[in-house]
Amino acid sequence: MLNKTATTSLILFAFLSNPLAEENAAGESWLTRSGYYRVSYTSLLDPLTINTIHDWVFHIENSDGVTVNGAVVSVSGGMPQHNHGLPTIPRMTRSLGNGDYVLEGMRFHMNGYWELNVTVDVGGRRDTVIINLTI
Ligand SMILES: [Cu+2]
Repeated sequence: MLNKTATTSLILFAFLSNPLAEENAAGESWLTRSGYYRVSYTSLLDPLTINTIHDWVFHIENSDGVTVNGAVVSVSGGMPQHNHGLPTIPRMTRSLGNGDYVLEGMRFHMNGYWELNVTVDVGGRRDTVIINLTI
């Protein structure tokens, strides 16, 4: 049985061992600008590598942590430091239920710092958030 300090040290070690963990942390979520929705994602390409078309699954909850169905999720974005956008136009192709939405056509063509503008629209109640990641 590990004591709490040892457990914390192990977690910290695992975290520091993966330099991408901080920026692309699984389980991280983002509250949209007006506070309507909480957005998280899973890349079905893991680890993320450049120049590979793949899908992401976005998970949408409301501010109370209740999963949101019936949303339309869209993504644009780019590399602000390079002043260019995404090389593809990802599209939401289906809803999996339980607040999960598949976006196909994700592709990053350069390593570095990316920002994604994610818009969530539920019956006209629209809100947006910027998700940043480093590949
Ligand atoms: Cu670039």
